[in-house]
Amino acid sequence: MNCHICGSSEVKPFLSLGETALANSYLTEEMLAVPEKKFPLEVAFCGNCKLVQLTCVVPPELLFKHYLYVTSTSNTFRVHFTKYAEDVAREFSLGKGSLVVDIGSNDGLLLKGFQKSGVSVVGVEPADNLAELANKDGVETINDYFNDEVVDSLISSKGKADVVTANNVFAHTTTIHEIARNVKRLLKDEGVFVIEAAYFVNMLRDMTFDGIYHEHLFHYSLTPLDYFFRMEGMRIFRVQVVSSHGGSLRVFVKKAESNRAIDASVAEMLENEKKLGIHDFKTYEEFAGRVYINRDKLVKLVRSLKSQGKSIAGYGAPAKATTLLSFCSLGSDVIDYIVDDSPLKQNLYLPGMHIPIVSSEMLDRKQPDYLIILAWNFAEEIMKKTRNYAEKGVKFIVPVPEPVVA
Ligand code: JHZ
Repeated sequence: MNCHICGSSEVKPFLSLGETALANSYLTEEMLAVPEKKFPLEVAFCGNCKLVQLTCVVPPELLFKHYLYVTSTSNTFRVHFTKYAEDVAREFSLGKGSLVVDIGSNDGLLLKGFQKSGVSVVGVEPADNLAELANKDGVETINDYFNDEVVDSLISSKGKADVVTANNVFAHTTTIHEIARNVKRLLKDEGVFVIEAAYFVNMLRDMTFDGIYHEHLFHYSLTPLDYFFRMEGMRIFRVQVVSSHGGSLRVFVKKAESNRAIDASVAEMLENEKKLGIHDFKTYEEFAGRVYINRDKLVKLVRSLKSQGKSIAGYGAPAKATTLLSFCSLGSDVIDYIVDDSPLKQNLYLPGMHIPIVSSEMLDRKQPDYLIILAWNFAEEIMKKTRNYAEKGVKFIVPVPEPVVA
């Protein structure tokens, strides 16, 4: 295969998580009778631009047309995206007369934050259900992919944008070259493109390999992103690490011709990544070795509790639970049910392992001995809301960075 950023054929696989079901394709009871589609989940490294990427690309229509992940479900994200909008509006002096366009705008949470500053907003969201939700909620949303036609119509109806955002979507599509070209067209001369994407350096450090699933085609460090935007006539002028999804990059990008100064944070992070071995294949091979060790530890822990007669349930049915439990072959024989507070996921089954997803009322009806926190990025929020069960003796298992009973 050739690299999705630079086209090089120097792409070498380093980790295989087997064949897994699509992590956000939750199943109804009727669907359990039909064989589920599974796809290889293998990760490779490009020796030229240093991009970590999946070797199997699943057609986007299978992934994003109907999407059950609603950003506003978690309080942590409500706070995160509201603050994000406030910070960007303040920093780039946005207000009445400014335009912000969000790519993959989900239920419109980030854009609602910008609306508070008087900014005009438009979301672009391919999932029918989410676009409808956002429109009903007063956030104008185009139900489509961010493509040439959508950008032509945005420019003619709304004019050029001050800021374009793309959060947790830039790793999800092979059309990033087309997106970048269209962002460049849509932005004013001094406009800013802000993206958030999970930071691969944190995955390496914290062993959060369950973030690997078919939607996440790319696992970015700053090095390949810097290469990519240079190819597209743009420049990263500032970078931060923010806390979402176990650590994400927030990258600020300008047109190459723009007068904005380039912050020292960019060179510093690129240098740090070199020191951390982001350029070396060996780093990735070692990571893969540690992934297999952690899998064996989690399987041993859960299976030994089960053999002692303990009951185990999960909390949170994030997409990453499908990777973790499929890779560990932990199914409904060991995990009785998974609680998820999103009503859209309740009464469905986890892809791959077919564990039933239920509301938190189940914890009263069938209190488990152990709760494995599958949405570990919200461990604090989840432990807080289940404190009364902890007081009644329920113990928590946190799977990363190393499986432990907390
Ligand atoms: P959460 C999503 O992945 C999807 P996921 C997406 N593909 C992506 O790129 C990544 O984010 C980065 C539940 N929950 O956010 C809600 C409770 O039930 O970790 C969610 O189902 N109660 C866009 O799916 C899940 O946990 C709670 O109190 O891995 C969390 O999913 C809280 C806090 C969460 O994303």
